Amino acid sequence: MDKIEASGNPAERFKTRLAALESAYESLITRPNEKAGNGNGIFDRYRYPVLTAAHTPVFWRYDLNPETNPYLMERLGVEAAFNAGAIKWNGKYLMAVRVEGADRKSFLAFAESPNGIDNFRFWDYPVVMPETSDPDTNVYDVRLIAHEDGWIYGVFCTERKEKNAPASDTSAANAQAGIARTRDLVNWERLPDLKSPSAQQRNVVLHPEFVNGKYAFYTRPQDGFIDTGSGGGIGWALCDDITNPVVYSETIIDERIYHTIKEVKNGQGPTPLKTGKGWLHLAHGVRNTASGLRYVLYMFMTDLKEPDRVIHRPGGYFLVPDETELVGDVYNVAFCNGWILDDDGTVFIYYATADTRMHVAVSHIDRLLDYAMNTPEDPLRSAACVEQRSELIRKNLDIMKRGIK
Ligand code: M1P
Repeated sequence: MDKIEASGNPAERFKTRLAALESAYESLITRPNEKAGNGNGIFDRYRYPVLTAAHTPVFWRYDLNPETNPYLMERLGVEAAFNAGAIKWNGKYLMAVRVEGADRKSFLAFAESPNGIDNFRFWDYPVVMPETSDPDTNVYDVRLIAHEDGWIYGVFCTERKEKNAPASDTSAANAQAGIARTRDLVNWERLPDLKSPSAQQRNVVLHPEFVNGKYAFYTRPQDGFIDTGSGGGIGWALCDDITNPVVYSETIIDERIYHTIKEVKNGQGPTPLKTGKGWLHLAHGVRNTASGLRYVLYMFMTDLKEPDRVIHRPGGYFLVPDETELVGDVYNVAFCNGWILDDDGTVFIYYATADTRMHVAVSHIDRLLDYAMNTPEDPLRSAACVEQRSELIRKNLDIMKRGIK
């Protein structure tokens, strides 16, 4: 018998430890969140992550039976809670979270909050996602889309071992877009995976409205699992029948560009928001650095009637991980696949950092439109950037000389 087991009454010890775990859990879940700093005028960050692995219920991780788990140890650890889709549902703010177990497998689980910024609590059970005849090894990064056809769609990455890889290669994977739909967020109907001309797909998102009577997808064609190869860019593809989702061609509407924040690859974030000025998009861009890939968020807008035509490209990034967010399972990653536009125009941007945890940034649709429409484009050359900045400085010095009225 070890020292811990030998000390005190086992039943009492079990109860005391369980009470401590539950109390720490409740304090974490109910901790009020607060704005961090003065913001940048575009959005406000919040001090605490809205979800972490520690927010998953104690009863998801521990066996609470003293007979089978006398040490009250974690039996099924959780590594991370990140890359969440989002939707407002029955007055509550919901995230469909990518929960990653200690075994590396991800699954989807809903967490809900009364106000969108704190008190997120997981539903008792994760989502039971039906499989196709070719079972998924890993599912993640769901986008939730309330489509005008009346269904709520979940479009996610389904990953399987690459069937054509040599037996010695146990890492080669194949990513495709899985599609499921629901009317109550509990019961899901799995549809066939998207068929496209590309070898692989990730970051596929359904547009919320029909376009010319068809379903429309944002895609991200890629040759390999990590490298986009000859693919890449945010693609646009139309589909006649969502129950037989085949797209025959993909047009790149937002390409990757040398020496920008999306040089290596990019991908559509959540489904775009419809505004009077056009569709507002949030996406992630990736570039390479000496310390690995850097994932940041950026915005663009497309035309209201032609959602595949980009009309505004604010230069540079919209959001990057701050110094408290940089570190985690995959350093230097900001990723977003869920946001909520509230009735009063508030926008809750649920972003993940370092493939580890979820945060919220809060803004207003008017601010985001101002940002997207009036932020100058990336001029793509240092000299042009100096010109762009000098113009701002010149105007500002003039205003400062005259005094701000
Ligand atoms: O690790 C960073 C991200 O990498 C992938 O995104 P992309 O396909 O754009 O490279 C995804 O696996 C995503 O889940 C992850 O956050």
